[in-house]
Amino acid sequence: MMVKSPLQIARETYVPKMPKSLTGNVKVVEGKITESVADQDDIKKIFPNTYGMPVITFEPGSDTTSYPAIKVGVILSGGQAPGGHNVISGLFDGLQKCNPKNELYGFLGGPSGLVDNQYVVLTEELVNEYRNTGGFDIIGSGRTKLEEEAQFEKVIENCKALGVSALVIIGGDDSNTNACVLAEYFASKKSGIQVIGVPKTIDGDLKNEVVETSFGFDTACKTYSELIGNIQRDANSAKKYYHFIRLMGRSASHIALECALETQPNITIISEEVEKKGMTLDELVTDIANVVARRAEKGYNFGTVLIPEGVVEFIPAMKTLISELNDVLAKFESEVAVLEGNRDKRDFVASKISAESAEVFRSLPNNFANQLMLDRDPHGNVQVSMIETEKLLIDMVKSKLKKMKKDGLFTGKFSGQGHFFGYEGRCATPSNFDADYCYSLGVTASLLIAEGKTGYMASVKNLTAPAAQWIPGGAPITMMMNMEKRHGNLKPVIQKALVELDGKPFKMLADNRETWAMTTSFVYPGPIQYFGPTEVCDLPTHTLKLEQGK
Ligand code: FBP
Repeated sequence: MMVKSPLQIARETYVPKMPKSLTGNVKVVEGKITESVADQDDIKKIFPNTYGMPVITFEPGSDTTSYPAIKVGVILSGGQAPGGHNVISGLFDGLQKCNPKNELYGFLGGPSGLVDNQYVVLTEELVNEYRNTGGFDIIGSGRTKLEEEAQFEKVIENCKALGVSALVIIGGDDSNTNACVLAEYFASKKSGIQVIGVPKTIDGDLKNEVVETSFGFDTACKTYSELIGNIQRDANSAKKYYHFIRLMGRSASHIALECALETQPNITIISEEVEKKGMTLDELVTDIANVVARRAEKGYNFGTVLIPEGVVEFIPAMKTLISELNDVLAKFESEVAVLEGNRDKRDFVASKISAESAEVFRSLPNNFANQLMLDRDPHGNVQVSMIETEKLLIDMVKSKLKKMKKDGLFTGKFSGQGHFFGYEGRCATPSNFDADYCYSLGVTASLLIAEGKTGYMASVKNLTAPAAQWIPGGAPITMMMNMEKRHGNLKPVIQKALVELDGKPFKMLADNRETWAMTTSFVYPGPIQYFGPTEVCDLPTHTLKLEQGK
């Protein structure tokens, strides 16, 4: 039996705020037909059954619609994000509202549960245990890729045997790309199985004109910002450490940027800017060391540095090195596996990559070079969460400052502390924003299914307004797609949203960073508040507000 904390017990009774249009009868309003963001001809050819569908909005309606009873399956896919349980509770309640005879099956452990037919029937009693809680533990998650026709056929077979006629895939860009491929396959086979996606990821990189933010980003950023604020207060009290804080977010720097806007640290690295400027590792280190030296002149020998976890992949020479390592490690997997020591592995790998990359590889500290050789994820990418960039930067800044001291360019003290915040925030109790947003996404998904849609992503817009004014609906996933190279081949994928350097959130950082570097203007946001005044408890992220001109 689950032992519940007082907060969890209190949160069980929290009723998520909802868009007005989801609380009564609903009218379906179809918008214009859609086009993919790029590569229209290719995407149209690959998705003949699900391309060009209109965007849908659910508006308040006057007529009651009766829907036939159905069985629906749901999976949680990829990394955890706060609010997943509320998507499921919203989906459950929405399905019950459409027809009390509807049933919801939770497939276990992510996409593999669909193929292996591992499931649990989601009853009211079970769902009630998880309302407004963090985590994905109600049914678990996983990163298995569904890409083989044999897997698709197995999913059809399992769904048919259970009588499941619709699937909801709660995931990030890769999982929703998968949802789109499945929807198209099922439609082409006339299987009668619908597929609806729900935008999840703390990374915040699944967003576009129809998806304003992915769920979980809000809570994760607020959790990290609380921790950063606490560290900043410690730094400002003790005045003796520089804290190098690496933040999750994979390729995109949205989390680092949002946390910077919430806490005003001295230095924030934004990977997208590093790439745009074509910076070398040494230039990055020099920039940080210069700020440390200038602060020392003012008597400040402490501070905070925020580092997006994916930054190494945005330094051009490192990007080339990592891409060559990806290829070599995939090609010579068995040869590398039999080598005993890391040194042998490094030497072997260095002998297989270009001379320039080998030089970069050999210049890295051994520990760091070893981390670059660790196992790749199922998509063949380096697992940036396992690369301790904060430690690398502390060591390199230290060496740089030593040299600067010799040259009379640094007169202060430098002592670095490394931190990595990622897993701390992925399962946090969802903020009111995520609890409300996710519940609405779940209800919206139930309506898309009831209305017979497939290949759509649930969307809830106007998110900086009070929840009652949010606009629920659905957007064809094909409209978010373009062609990208994966494992050497062009594939249709949802376009990832990286930080836009001409966007308002980055501009806010750029306009303030000199002040934040040279003064101590730390903000201490404190913990997420769940009960209390709306201006404290229901705030969207700075990113969302700035993007919407608020
Ligand atoms: P998703 O893209 O699946 O939402 O996962 C995001 C993330 O939390 C990244 O920020 C992080 O790099 C990665 O997952 C860590 O993966 P894992 O959970 O496999 O360690």
